Amino acid sequence: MLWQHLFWFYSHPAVYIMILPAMGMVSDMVACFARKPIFGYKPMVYSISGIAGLGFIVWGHHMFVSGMNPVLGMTFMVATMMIALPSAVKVFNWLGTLWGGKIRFTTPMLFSLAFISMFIIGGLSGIFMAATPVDIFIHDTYFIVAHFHYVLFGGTAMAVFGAIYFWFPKMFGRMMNEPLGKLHFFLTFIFLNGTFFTMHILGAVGFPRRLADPYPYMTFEHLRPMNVFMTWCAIAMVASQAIFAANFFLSIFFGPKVGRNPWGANSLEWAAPSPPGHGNFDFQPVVYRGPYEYGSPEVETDYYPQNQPPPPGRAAVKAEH
Ligand SMILES: [Cu+2]
Repeated sequence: MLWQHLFWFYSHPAVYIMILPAMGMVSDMVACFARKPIFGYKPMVYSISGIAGLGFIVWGHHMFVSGMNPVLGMTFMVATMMIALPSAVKVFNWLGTLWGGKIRFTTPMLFSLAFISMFIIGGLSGIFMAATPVDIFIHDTYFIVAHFHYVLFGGTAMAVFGAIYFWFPKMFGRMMNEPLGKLHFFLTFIFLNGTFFTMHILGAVGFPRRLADPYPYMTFEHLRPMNVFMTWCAIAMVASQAIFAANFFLSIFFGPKVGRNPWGANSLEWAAPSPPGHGNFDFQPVVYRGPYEYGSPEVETDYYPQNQPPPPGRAAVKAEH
């Protein structure tokens, strides 16, 4: 029992370590491809801190059926459900950033939108299992496996794919192929849902996870078609990653060469050469403003890089963020 407590005291925050950087990357990409400032920057940052803090006091939600005191179980339930609040703030602000934006459906943007929508599904199923009475029924079923994969594959992995497409030109000075990127996105998105959404249905009817012997499979023989469907979707999902691997390695050598800022982004790394040399910058950059000043009325372009001096006659506005 002590081992379980220690494991989850470490492992629940560890799951958040995997998604919090993804949330930051998605925030950058969504602002860039909606050509709008991030909606509610400060609530976004406080929400990330809130999730990181709450992540340390919810580990018991993995152990509701371990025989813990119901008062303690209730405490973990309430703490876990509170994570829905900063998570909802973040989703709301991403949607607020998209609202009325001049959206560009590039490959990184498609992956970012997938992150947001998959994170909503994974977040909502998380509220189900946070509730002790519901969790007693779905504990150790495929419903849990579905939730976990929606957050960490539909969420984190999709954000990381988007980030690789987004920062690839900065890393290598060349673009990845966009049509191949979109093909990779759509196949991954379809097959991830085929694989992991089916798990909700299996879990809701009680199909257990971690099966070491064939008897549960015989008990749940009528669910075999769904298991077979999931397996084929999983195989197709993994196979689709060959497109990504080919695109990645071929683009390193044969991708079209680009300059410093192919996406028209604002943040400072795009002022450095692609790829950045020793010391990153080949000049001393001066920062005039925050990184999300898209659609500023001060300039003609819809982006306004941090190191671009203000138009003559205007005093430099101190960066707020
Ligand atoms: Cu947890």
